[in-house]
Amino acid sequence: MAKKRKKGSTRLKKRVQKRKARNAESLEGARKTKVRVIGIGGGGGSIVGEIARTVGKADFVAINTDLQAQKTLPRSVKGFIFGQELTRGLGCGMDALLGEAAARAGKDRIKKLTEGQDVCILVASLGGGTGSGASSVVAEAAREAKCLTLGIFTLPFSFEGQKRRELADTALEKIIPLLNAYVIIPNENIFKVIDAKTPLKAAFSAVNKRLAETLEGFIDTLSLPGLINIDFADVKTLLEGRGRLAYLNSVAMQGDTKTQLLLKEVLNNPLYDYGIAGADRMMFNLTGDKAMKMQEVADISKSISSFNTKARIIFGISFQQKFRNKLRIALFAMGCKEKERGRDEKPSPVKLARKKTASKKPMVRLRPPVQTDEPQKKTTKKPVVKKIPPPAPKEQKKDPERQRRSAVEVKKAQDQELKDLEKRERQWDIPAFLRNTRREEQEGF
Ligand SMILES: Nc1nc2c(ncn2[C@@H]2O[C@H](COP(=O)(O)OP(=O)(O)OP(=O)(O)O)[C@@H](O)[C@H]2O)c(=O)[nH]1
Ligand SMILES: [Mg+2]
Repeated sequence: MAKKRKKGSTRLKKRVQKRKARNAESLEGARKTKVRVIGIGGGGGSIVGEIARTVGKADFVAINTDLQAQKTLPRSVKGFIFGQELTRGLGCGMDALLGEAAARAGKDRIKKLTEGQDVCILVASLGGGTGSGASSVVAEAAREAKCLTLGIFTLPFSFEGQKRRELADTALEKIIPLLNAYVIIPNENIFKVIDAKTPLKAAFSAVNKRLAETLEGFIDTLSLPGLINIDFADVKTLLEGRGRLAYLNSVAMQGDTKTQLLLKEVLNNPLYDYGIAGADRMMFNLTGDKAMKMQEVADISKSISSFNTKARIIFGISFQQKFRNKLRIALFAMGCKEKERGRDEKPSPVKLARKKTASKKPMVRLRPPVQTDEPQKKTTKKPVVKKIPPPAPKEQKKDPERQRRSAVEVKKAQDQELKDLEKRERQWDIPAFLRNTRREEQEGF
């Protein structure tokens, strides 16, 4: 009998040990994400200060060329000065080139700030010298240190003038391709929620507070464990890619939560000029107390995924003491489409950046498959990659006009073009019959 009991308890012990080992293994695999929030320049530092006050969990650094500005940082934010040899610690005075040079001079030290982190969130208010100039160097450093990067950028108020706006747009063009994802917040949008007569300092502070609330849920999701946990692998899946427009927002409501109201708020952040439409990857995390209902989870999930049924959706649930009788949705969507701006406004920096990235592609095109009556043996070789100069801009412009010309004129123009082409062709090493076929295909003859 005693022998039997001993055997049973050993078996139980073994089972408990096995379970413990499995738990430890899964916890290790599902490790939380190491996040560092880096504010760049005066505005970036102030925003990070505000986030640190609200969030408190992540790791916060504010980097600047201005010694004076660093003195106002809260204790929870680590100050970091760079480029003193160029700026004497006095800031960059709206000189973005100086901001960039200062950051390049201190790049090795800046890189150390990003090393060992999983995600670096770069925050800058564009329109000055330091934030606009140094952000691209910080993004480069983080990339080299193999961190995932998310940029949060504010654009100047329109009353601050054209010069600041231009500085901001130029900076964005440069930074966007260096980041995994980015968020753009025009400061101006704060007037959707506050009075236009609000003093400037209070208006900045209102943007910063809103932004901190927006980020709170995201940082919590990344750095706190949950019942259904969002781990680093999820964050990686979400952020991977280059220069993708992101939407993040978190909203909490007290009491008997009206799920639809909460959803409406989380999907309509007044700070943004865009929503989650078009996003192809989404992550949301629900935080509440243990009374959270399955129906709530299902409704929220259905609503969010209805924006794009093909989107990849990651979700998590966590319980926190301070969310008693409260529910918060933290939403993060990637690959959003920026809305068209007003006609009299400047073209969107996002589109400018995309254009720039696109134009950087090497002008190498694969020769299209050729359909001719020639015997096949001529085309049995592997397709050869040839450098074909893009069509001259003049020729492109002619196209719509051509449609309006008479048939005779069109024929004449075609003959002339053919002659020109044959002339140019002598310089290229592509046989004429191939080029003609290609032209015909392109022009729909
Ligand atoms: N949202 C927000 N925007 C700010 C804040 N402070 C400044 N800005 C905006 O940021 C732009 C750039 O200002 P700063 O961040 O002070 O400039 P900087 O990057 O420090 O550059 P320099 O001072 O020229 O070296 C301004 O035009 C404002 O629009 C802030 O606390 N919050
Ligand atoms: Mg400054």
